[in-house]
Amino acid sequence: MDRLLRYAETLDTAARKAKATAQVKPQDHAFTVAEAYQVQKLSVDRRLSRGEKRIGVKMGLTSRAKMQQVGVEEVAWGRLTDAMLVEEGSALSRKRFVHPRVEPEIAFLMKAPLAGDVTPAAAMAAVEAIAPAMEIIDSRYENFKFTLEDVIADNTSSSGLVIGSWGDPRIDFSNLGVILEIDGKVVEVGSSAAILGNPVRSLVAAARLVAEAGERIEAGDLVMAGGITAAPNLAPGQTVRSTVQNLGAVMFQVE
Ligand code: 0L1
Ligand code: MG
Repeated sequence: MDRLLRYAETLDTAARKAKATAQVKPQDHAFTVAEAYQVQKLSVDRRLSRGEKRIGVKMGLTSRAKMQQVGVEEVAWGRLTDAMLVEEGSALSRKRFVHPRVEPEIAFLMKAPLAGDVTPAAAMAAVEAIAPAMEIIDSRYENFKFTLEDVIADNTSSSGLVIGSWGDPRIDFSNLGVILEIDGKVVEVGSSAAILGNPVRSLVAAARLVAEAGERIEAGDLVMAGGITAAPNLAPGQTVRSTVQNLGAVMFQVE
């Protein structure tokens, strides 16, 4: 079997069985970022062939802290499917994941397609609404350790998303205060400016990167803009709430 297909199958199986697997890059030094995106697509195609539906894209490595952690200067993107949606206010099972973490985020809902080099104004003209959101990230690699190539192949740790109420995208969302609480205790605070200085830059980057892969952001898609704070671990029994100034709160429970 082609080596990229083999990596895609291994990562898809690791996600399906919630069982960690070994990184690719330390064993295959020739593995490139371009190949990693091919593995990501092949792996998500397996999910689509099982009946999952594509619902949009996520941006990752969008904060300076995350870029430094992984040692890169460029954002990455991943693909979202409907099976990753967690209903706001509901409980999700810890058993579905290897070692899940949560990130407070902001989500865009698109009303028009977007692809290629676009200005921030053109990107915003394609946005129907914005919402407070959380991403559940879950690396399929042992010990949540990876290289850039590995994490891209692993669909940038994409695993779940929770979306709050949609609001008017014309508000100034460049520097909104964000509080992440677990069981009523504040565990992280941050600002939407942690996303590339302004979340709209993440949407602009998403349009460019998706076009480089020969795809586009579609009307009706969700775009997860990126993590705002460090990502704490999730454990059964927790109630997790993220509040974004002027946008509202979003919560879920872990069981
Ligand atoms: O959404 C993110 O920024 C996460 C990207 C992958 C890095 C990680 O899993 O922490
Ligand atoms: Mg994220």
